[in-house]
Amino acid sequence: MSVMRIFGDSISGNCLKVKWVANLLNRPYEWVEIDIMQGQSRTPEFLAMNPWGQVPVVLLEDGRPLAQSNAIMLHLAEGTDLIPSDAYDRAKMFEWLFWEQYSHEPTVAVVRFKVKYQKMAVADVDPVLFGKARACLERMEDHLTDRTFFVGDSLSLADVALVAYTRMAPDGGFDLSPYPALLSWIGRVESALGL
Ligand SMILES: N[C@@H](CCC(=O)N[C@@H](CS)C(=O)NCC(=O)O)C(=O)O
Repeated sequence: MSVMRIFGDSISGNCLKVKWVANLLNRPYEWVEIDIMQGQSRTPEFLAMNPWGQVPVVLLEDGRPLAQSNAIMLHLAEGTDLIPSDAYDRAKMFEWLFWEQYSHEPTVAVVRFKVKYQKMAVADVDPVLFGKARACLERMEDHLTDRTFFVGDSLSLADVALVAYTRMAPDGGFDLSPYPALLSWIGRVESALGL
């Protein structure tokens, strides 16, 4: 047995989600920085851990690898308050986790990547993609209007997953000022995560 190793790129919200959960749960780990822009997730050693060649990946204390940010968070947070004990609330948390991966991350995070790292002008971003991302932010604002956290009354993995790229949305040219509930929620989650 050795200390858990998290292979991640610090520019990636998906990787930061895993780091934040490990920190919140005081789980010892070694962070191994992988520069995806330099192809470090495509080396034979990396592909042996995750044949899909993406970060984050963790090597658990017993050496077993695990990929997919939300799967990793779920594994680390098993049995903790970050996963609601009520079956319906837990299913609602999964609802948001699946939505985050299928609708939010492929739009909000992809626009940010194009603008911030591929240096594309916001005006040149596909307006359909940009509109889908903005619709996600509006969906979140609607949901948060009368809520403190995404599910129930306390922080869950749904908040951790969704805050990662939402707090970075301005990097992609999104103005969050029309979304006051969203902005307050970002502040609450950041303070819960010690960011
Ligand atoms: N669904 C995956 C997405 C992982 C992902 O897209 N990773 C990106 C960084 S955010 C990556 O490794 N990109 C490099 C590549 O695909 O070569 C997760 O949540 O972990």
